Amino acid sequence: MSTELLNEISENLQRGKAKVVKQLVEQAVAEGIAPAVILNEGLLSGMNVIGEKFKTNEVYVPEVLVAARAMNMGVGVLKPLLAEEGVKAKGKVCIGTVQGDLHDIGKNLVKLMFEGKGLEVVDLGTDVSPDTFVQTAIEQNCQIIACSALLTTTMGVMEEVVKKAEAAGIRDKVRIMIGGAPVDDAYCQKIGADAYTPDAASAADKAVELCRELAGDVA
Ligand code: B1M
Repeated sequence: MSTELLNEISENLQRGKAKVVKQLVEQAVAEGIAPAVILNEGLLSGMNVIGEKFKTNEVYVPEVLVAARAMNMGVGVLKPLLAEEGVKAKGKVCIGTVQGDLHDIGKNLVKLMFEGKGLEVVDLGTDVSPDTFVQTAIEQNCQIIACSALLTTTMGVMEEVVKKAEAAGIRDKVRIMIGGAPVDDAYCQKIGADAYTPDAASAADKAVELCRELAGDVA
């Protein structure tokens, strides 16, 4: 039964039926399906199909945009449920999608998970320059700069962020996290960033760990 409902969410997302997706996600929640399962096996699985079809020119930008809108509607229902109960972590993060890159669904999920852990988040949006990341971290006393990139043509901006942070003399006080489909751990090490995580949930766990380390509060 739950597999059927998750498939329905995925299929309606692919068709860009935002209102239907919202209703189905609400139904899945009411039926007791875990929010993380709805997110991964319903919404994200539909988005992945769209991604594959986009690659092979079976769908084009307008279809992807309506699917993205449906994804956002579904995530909106899950948002309060993905926030964790219990002790909240302390720390401030500035997050953005790097310069030249307008993809923000993954970045928004990472933000949501950060907030769920109790971290304060400054959302810089998309198309964020290295200077903006670094200046924001300085002005707003952020412990973490979190960069998302979805394009192979924009991932290089992350290296510029690391260089700018070094030049600004904040490298010992600020940790730089990276993520997004084209990057991996090897790339993280190559550019001298501090942490790569593959998904939003592990990004939030890592951010909490880094904030604790910086506060000298290592368990
Ligand atoms: Co774009 N796009 N897109 N697109 N798009 C991709 C990324 C692409 C892989 C599609 C494909 O060819 N299969 C391809 C990139 C190829 C490449 O560079 N290797 C591509 C392309 C080429 C383009 C354009 C150039 C197309 C064109 O115009 N010709 C153009 C570029 C625009 C620009 O940015 N300058 C473009 C435009 C768009 C839309 C505007 C139509 C739309 C974006 C809407 C929006 O974001 N508001 C869009 C979309 C939706 C996609 C796909 C289909 C889906 C991306 C997505 O939201 N996935 C994508 C194909 C795909 O990924 N399968 C594709 C769901 C999201 C939750 O996953 O963002 O990966 P993701 O986030 C994950 C992890 O990566 C991780 O956590 C999330 C999950 O928990 N994560 C982090 C992300 N950031 C993190 C940061 C962290 C840690 C983890 O720490 C800081």
